[in-house]
Amino acid sequence: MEKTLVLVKPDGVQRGLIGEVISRLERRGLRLVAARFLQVSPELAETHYAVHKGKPFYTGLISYITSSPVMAMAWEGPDAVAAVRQTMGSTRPTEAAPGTLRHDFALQVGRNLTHASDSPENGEKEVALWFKAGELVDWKRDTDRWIFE
Ligand code: D4T
Repeated sequence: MEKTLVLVKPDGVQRGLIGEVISRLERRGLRLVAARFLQVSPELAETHYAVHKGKPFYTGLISYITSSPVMAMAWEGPDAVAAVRQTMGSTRPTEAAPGTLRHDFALQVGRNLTHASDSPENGEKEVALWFKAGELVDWKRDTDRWIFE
């Protein structure tokens, strides 16, 4: 089953929106696999955002993600990466579709509430970066057959 990493970033945590993010992903039908509330170290932030190193927004991005705790989660489902990114909306909140989290709760790219893996390959990589194998729960829901074809 495809897995994806979701972070409720410091702004989402400070604004009390962890429950809103989880609720939307649960209602969508995705299955929670792992969760960890943590203060992100500069090392983890730099590894996670290595692809953006050198870009003008990089320094701000590292200080933003390390500024306060985050809620890190792994979710799974068919096409989990695409489904979660659709629920989050575009990276720039003013380009996010109405009804998406970033449209409904954010205004600026530097305070865009959540992170979600952008490909199945990165989903695997990012879940492995944020969680140890033993922290991933392999389970079935009674409702799975009514959600997964
Ligand atoms: P994340 O990784 O946070 O889910 O965002 P996206 O996958 O949607 O977008 P991204 O990798 O292009 O950007 C990573 C992160 O950098 C911030 N950012 C991005 C920013 O502050 N200014 C910018 O101009 C861009 C492009 C927001 C998300």
